[in-house]
Amino acid sequence: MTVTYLSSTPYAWPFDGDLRPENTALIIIDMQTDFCGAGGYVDSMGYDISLTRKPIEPIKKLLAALRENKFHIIHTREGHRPDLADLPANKSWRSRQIGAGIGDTGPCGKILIRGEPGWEIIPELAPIDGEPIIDKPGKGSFCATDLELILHTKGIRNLILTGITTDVCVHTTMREANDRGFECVLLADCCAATDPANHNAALAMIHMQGGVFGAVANSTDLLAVLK
Ligand code: C5J
Repeated sequence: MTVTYLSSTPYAWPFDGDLRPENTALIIIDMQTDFCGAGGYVDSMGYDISLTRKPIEPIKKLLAALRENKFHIIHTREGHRPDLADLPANKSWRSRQIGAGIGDTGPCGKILIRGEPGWEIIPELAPIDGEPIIDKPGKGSFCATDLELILHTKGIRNLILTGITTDVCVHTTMREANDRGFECVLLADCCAATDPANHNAALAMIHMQGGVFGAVANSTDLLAVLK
């Protein structure tokens, strides 16, 4: 086995140096208009979308390189059924409290509803044929989805986590994946939160206990090992 490590913290990732396109997937989480586009869910809540748009360019560059090197690519989308049958009452209530009710009509169609313009992945990072898209009703990508089955079926063990938001859907997915035995690295420059302090706190949490959920790196660290 050729051993390859990223220059990551708090340990060189992956733990055993077994980093290959066949056993590794780039997961791009929720790069949807609702989370980083004008008139989407995050914008309607009054947060600054220039923050959640920051990772678009680094992800785009990384995506091109990983496609070229034949890594697995998986996209996720957060969203609910148009009949709202999968929308918990408390999630619905909370979204209305902040003025962006899930299922209500906004500038990008019904907020966080499957099939609506706001729910689509942004064109810059659009999936291509052969790249699975995981539709999830919650924050974690494993809850109520077939992601775990897909990863096992394809022989994927290493997960490179990117997308938005760092502290919510990316972190929840990292925690879920780690508990299932997947080896995770989060790329800090390819993630963002609606509050930079929460982004930094989410990164700090990963560094506890020798890398309690995995490791943290930047996309440049990964691009460097592809050369
Ligand atoms: C949130 C997400 N923040 N994609 N979703 O509600 O992080």
